[in-house]
Amino acid sequence: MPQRIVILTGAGISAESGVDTFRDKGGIWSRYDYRQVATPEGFVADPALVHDFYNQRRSALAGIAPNPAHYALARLEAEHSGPVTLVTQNIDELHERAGSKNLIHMHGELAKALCSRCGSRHEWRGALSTEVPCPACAEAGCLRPDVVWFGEMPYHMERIYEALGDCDLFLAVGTSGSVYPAAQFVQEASRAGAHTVELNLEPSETFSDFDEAIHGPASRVVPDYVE
Ligand code: BJW
Repeated sequence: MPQRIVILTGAGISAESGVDTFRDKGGIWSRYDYRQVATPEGFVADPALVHDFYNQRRSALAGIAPNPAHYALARLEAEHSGPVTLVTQNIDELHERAGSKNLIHMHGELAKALCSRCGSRHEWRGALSTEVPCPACAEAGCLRPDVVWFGEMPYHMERIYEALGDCDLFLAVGTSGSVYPAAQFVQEASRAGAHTVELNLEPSETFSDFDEAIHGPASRVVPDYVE
């Protein structure tokens, strides 16, 4: 078994938990214009629309649970002798609820609010609106979902590139490979000499960059691969 493992996950790993993906048929971007709800410009133009979009998704968190793919990755981390770094593009909390510890939320977290005025972050389970004051600076209208929108820098990039540059095995699970910089992680890992494996329902946009590709639902292919 390889020593140093980096795993990238996307919306597909949470699909069987009842979380919508973005680009599949009927996915989030077929119902919403990403420019309106997932860009800083969209938030400035219509904060109420953006809050409503994320409030709906935040309230759905209570009704979902990790599936066998999340649990299999948590078990891998607990039982593997070397470091396992789990980088997720997902803003849900299903990996931590399954027990993953060394977890990086590169696109932020739905259950957190970020103050665009003072930079403070707050655990946030309820609804956000333009009326709510920031718990730290007491200013109203400056809280936003703590998520990474198009045109913004994803979180923890230094730590992620460090792990990619030093890994022996790179797994990508349930991601279409259409959003950068995550779509390029496979190339970074290959440059480091890692074996690279895609685990996805169907071939992603970047599947030919991988050494190996296994296609099927995450709840089956992930436990089969890691156990
Ligand atoms: C299953 C399954 C099952 C289904 N089992 N599998 C031109 C070239 C290059 C880059 C750019 C460009 N123009 C603009 C850019 C940059 C832009 C970008 O990538 N745009 C592309 C659209 C081209 N990127 C950015 O702006 C990023 N920032 C950035 O680049 O900063 C500069 C920088 C430079 C250098 C280094 C570092 C940084 C920020 C991107 C932020 C993305 N934000 C979103 C919203 C976040 C909050 C939210 O959730 O609302 O993140 S967009 C959305 O896409 C979300 C996801 O995390 C992300 C990726 O989607 P994901 O997870 O892959 O989902 P899907 O739906 O696409 O795919 C699901 C897959 O699962 C499918 O393949 C299914 O088959 C599969 N599946 N069921 C297994 N049961």
